[in-house]
Amino acid sequence: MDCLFCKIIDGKIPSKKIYEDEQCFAFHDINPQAPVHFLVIPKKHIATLNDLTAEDSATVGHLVFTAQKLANELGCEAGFRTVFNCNEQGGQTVYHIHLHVLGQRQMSWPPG
Ligand code: IU
Repeated sequence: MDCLFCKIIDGKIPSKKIYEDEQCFAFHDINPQAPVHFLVIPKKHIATLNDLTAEDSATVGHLVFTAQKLANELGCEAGFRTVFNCNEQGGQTVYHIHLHVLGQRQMSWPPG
């Protein structure tokens, strides 16, 4: 499958890996928007949030729990932002779901 993030998981494209287990992979974003900015992705290829099925619920929960654990390990105890972008209007550019985790700066609302 011609998916950039599947290739990162397989090690065919290098990344700054933070963490990996049976279900997920986490790495530093190549174009960070905060002092800490990493992505948590499922090993299963799921193109967008709209493609989730009920059987993916535990996987998505695991992404969120992993984000919480890693954010705190990377010094974001003061707070952090998590974002899933969905489809073009949602700002998605890579079609393999990914949870952005941003921290170590003050976040504002609403996002752009
Ligand atoms: P988006 O939510 O689909 O817009 O986010 C894609 C992210 O993937 C974006 O923040 C990119 O900087 C990031 N990224 C990356 O970390 N490594 C890559 O090789 C590519 C994109 I292409």
